[in-house]
Amino acid sequence: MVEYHLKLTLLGPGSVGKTSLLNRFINNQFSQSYRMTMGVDFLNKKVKFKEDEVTLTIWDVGGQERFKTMRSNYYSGTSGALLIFDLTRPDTFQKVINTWYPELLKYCGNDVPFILIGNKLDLIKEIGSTIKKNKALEFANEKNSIYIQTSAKTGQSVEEAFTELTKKAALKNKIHLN
Ligand code: G3D
Ligand code: MG
Repeated sequence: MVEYHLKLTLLGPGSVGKTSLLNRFINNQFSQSYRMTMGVDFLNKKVKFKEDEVTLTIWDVGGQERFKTMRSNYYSGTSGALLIFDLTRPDTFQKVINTWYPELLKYCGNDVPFILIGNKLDLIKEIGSTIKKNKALEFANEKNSIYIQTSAKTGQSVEEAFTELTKKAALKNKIHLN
């Protein structure tokens, strides 16, 4: 068994569900009152593959989404990122495309692995938002990435999102997970 270490970061506008996704992934719970109080914080989780083990350090930007001065520290050493928007707020998709994605490339390089996340899937009642889904899929595919819809509330596809990102980040670091 080989042990690896990777840093992942959660990116996106305020209230899209970054902290909730992290809480779901790490503690398998969804709690309205769960909040990280520090400006920038991180949590660790070990993920086992068949033979190997990866320790993930996952950074959550907390309430500091607006403060650009904190960001270079936040991005430093990132092996992969979840770019998260809120499916119920189209403006958050635009912000991810226009602001967060370019910033990720600026700090982490043009070939940094990422996965595009549309969160709060549980709030989407109809399948009416297919246009946005197409746009999101198109953007992700164009950038050689994938698009996953999640719900931190129900847990739907949350583990998949982190696992897929871990695989992409490992590959980029020339780590061959077994
Ligand atoms: P952030 O860390 O990106 O700022 P939070 O976002 O994790 O703090 O979540 C912002 C709000 O959205 C919270 O509600 C949280 O409970 C809610 N939320 C996060 N993910 C989901 C989800 O998948 N489904 C639903 N229905 N709600 C979600 P409050 O009311 O506490 O502001
Ligand atoms: Mg938060």
